[in-house]
Amino acid sequence: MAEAKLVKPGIVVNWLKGDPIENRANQWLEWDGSWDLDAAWLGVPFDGAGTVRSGSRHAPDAVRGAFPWYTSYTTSDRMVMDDLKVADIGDVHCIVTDMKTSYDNISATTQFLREKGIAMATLGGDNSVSYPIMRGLCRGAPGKTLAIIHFDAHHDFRESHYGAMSSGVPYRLLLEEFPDQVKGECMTQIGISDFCNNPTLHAYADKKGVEVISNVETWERGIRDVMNTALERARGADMLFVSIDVDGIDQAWAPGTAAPNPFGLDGRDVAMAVRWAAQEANCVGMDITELSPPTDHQGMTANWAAIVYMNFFCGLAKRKLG
Ligand SMILES: [Mn+2]
Repeated sequence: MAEAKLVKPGIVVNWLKGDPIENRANQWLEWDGSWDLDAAWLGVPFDGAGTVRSGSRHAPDAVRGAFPWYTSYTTSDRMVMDDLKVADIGDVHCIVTDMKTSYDNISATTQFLREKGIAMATLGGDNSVSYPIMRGLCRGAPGKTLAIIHFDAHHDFRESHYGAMSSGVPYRLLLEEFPDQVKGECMTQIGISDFCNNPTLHAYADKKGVEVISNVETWERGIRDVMNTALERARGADMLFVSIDVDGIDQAWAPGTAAPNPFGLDGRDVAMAVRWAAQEANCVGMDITELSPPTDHQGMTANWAAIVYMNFFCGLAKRKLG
């Protein structure tokens, strides 16, 4: 049994707290310390492997500050989500100058959550943290296979960054280190953008059986059709994890990221895609990475991320509450 390596939530958001007529997301997410949870929201504030601009270590508190804008009610299907047990359980204890300990703490915590059967909604950090997040998930579910639906402008299938770890390698590391669990034939990359990649990385995806759906193909087919493909492939695995790099989203929606993308996906499409994925019986978690508050405008990217998490919880609530 793993041990969670946590720093408990410390941010105090008092505005709109105790709203008498609406359950605000921040109060819905307030944790009483119990592990009797359907889902945990978890910060992973490590950005020591970003190769361009850093700043994503500040994302968890920025998104905590965005949650009070939203409530636990969905108008579109008149559903109150309050009976889904979710909580902000704090941040993984990350030490930005110590990558190994940070990754070990991340993996221990996600392993702990998986062993407890708690779905995880995690927030980086740079995209490298997707590797220890899903490493812990695999360790927490020995013998179980994992499908990944990956939204990103980039494949992130690099071997290394001049021999070292980076935010461009996590999914290759997972495929190589867990060949019996992380299944290329169940993995789909969506939004991989023109002018951001190279043929070697695309060929690696082909070799591993990973389906690559570009930004252009996503616009042409529409997100519902693309997600039908991705979800059908993901049903071939025991577990599904949705991994989102903010730079897969157009900078008009999500400017606050290390590599802003003027040729990216529609932010609403990705939010709905997450809702549909969370409704799948095998969905065990998601992450958002590369959200960088120092380059954000008007909190746009933090607000968008908070909405994506609410859509994840909505999908889980539909599964649990019918
Ligand atoms: Mn990425």
